[in-house]
Amino acid sequence: MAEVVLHHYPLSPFSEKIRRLLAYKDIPWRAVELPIMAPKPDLTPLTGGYRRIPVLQIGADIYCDTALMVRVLERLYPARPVLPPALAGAASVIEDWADHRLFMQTVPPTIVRLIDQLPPEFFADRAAMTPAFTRESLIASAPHALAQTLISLDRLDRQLQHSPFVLGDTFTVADAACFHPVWFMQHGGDLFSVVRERPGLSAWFDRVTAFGEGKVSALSAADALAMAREAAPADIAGGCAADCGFSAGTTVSIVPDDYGLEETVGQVVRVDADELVVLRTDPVVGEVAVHYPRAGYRFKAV
Ligand SMILES: N[C@@H](CCC(=O)N[C@@H](CS)C(=O)NCC(=O)O)C(=O)O
Repeated sequence: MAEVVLHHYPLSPFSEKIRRLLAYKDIPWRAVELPIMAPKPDLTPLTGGYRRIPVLQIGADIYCDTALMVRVLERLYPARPVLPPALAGAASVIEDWADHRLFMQTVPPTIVRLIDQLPPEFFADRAAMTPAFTRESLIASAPHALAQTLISLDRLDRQLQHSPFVLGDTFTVADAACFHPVWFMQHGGDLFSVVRERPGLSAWFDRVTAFGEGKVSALSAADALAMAREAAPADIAGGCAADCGFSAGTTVSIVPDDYGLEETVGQVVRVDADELVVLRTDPVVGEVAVHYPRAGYRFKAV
């Protein structure tokens, strides 16, 4: 199998979700570091438009959205499961809460404390992804967002005073997803004291941090593009489930349903209740398969 490549940047919370999981599962991976703002000329040949971070690459198969990446890595590396069958449903519900609600609560209070370290173009870039995300609106929303964050941290702490991980004795995707917004708060300087004041949460934070950085080595963006060019899509079998609304060969556009509305267009090659895969041909990398979760994305025949 081709190497696991993660296109990420150090400050990216959603990348940290996948970095924790790769470390826990002890999966060797290559890290391509990308800019924190658009344009991302070394990423769009792979995705066809999607600009969010991280993106997972395995040869010429490109996986968008961490929710899908988790499930792909679990299938390819079943040891040390993060979605054990008896907990998978609950873990997925908590993952969705953390990736959307908890994450959105922690962003304003953290960013306002980071504001002077961010490049001047940062807010224009993020406002292009989410119109409400301006410097002024972020500052105005920070006090309420922090109050909501504290309610969420109390809930996590109440659980984590009774179990080492969110769903019991072992690390699951619920931990990876709850971890990344809390980890992001570290970049808000003294803001992180709200984590340290909660003993269960604080001990859990250290427990997950102790997985270390895992078996990672750097890869250049040019080498990642060459890997895609030299490979053929390998994860495209399975066809189109009859009740999934799209047949093989249909050209579809794919856009997130929340923010970062860049579009990918390709020909459907596989679709089921959870995932849609398109093939697209790019002048830089040739034919690639781009994989999306169904949850959180709009698909439209064009
Ligand atoms: N639902 C997506 C969200 C990804 C996301 O919001 N990523 C942030 C960085 S952590 C992003 O792309 N921000 C804009 C950018 O980095 O260009 C996922 O789970 O992968």
